[in-house]
Amino acid sequence: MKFAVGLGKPGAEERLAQHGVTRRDFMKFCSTLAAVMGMEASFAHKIAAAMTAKKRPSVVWLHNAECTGCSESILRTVRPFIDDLILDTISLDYHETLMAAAGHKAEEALHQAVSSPEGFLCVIEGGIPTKDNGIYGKVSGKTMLQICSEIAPKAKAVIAYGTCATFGGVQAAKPNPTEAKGVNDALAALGVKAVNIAGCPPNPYNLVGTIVHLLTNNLAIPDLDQLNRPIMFFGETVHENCPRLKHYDAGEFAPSFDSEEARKGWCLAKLGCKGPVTYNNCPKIKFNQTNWPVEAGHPCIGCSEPNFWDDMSPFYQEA
Ligand code: FSX
Ligand code: SF4
Ligand code: F3S
Repeated sequence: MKFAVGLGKPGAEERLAQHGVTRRDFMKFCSTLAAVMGMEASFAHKIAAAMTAKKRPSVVWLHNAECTGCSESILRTVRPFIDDLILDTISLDYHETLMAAAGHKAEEALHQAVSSPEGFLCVIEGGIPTKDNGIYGKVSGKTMLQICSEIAPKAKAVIAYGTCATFGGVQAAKPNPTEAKGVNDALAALGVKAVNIAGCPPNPYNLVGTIVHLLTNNLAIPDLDQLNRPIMFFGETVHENCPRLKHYDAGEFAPSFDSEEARKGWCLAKLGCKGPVTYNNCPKIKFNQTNWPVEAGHPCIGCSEPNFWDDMSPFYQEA
């Protein structure tokens, strides 16, 4: 592990410099983020200030039923090392899979973060098993349902990160034996209203953008769609921004994955693409600024939509 959670760290810029990322790279990242957030280029300076501020918000990151791909999507980013940026912007006081502390020490860190007078942000990954009072998912003797019910209502803002946390995800697929639910569904009675950053995995830019929005708006949550997803990231379908769209419009559909037509960039609708009914910004921001499923030749499987395992499958059949 290349960083230690909760330890004193140098500022974001010095840390990035250690990785060979210059101020120029950092500002380029801030400009990209401003564009992803639908803001003017000048907003990049506000982002830079928010991300390098001395005072960092305390974050408690909870894990439920999931594959941990959401954390991986952040940790595996390349230049400009979003993981370092996020971890330097926030004070990650509790994260079960990253923190160096274990056992009672970890519990103590959680207790301290939650009772800090400054307050804290809560990021939740994974679906919450709710059947039989949630006994199918436990961490240190407590059910995930219990932990989330105790922590989330106390947070200044809650972010559900990934489709499991937003809508239940893979463990909520039929027959959903543990009655796994997304955060807003499982904790509705407690008045929790989490910002949903959907995607399996979600794009880390959408998390950073949400955190930056909170930090630059006095913790006010961004405008959300009817599924609680920030409109700035989930306001358009994958299809609307797809580079294969001109072929869709021309009625040019790739007949198979290994066809010359697929290679030429023809539309993947006949191979199962669910881009027209999926709201996400993958074509705009890509993963690692490199590529995203449809450009790489794989149909969109609707990973940012509720119940996509059931409702969007079979994945390789035309909708
Ligand atoms: Fe789910 Fe995340 Fe998919 Fe995996 O934590 S959204 S299965 S990428 O890991 O929750
Ligand atoms: Fe739309 Fe998918 Fe075709 Fe792209 S490949 S144009 S998202 S149907
Ligand atoms: Fe998911 Fe479709 Fe984007 S499968 S990653 S929403 S292209």
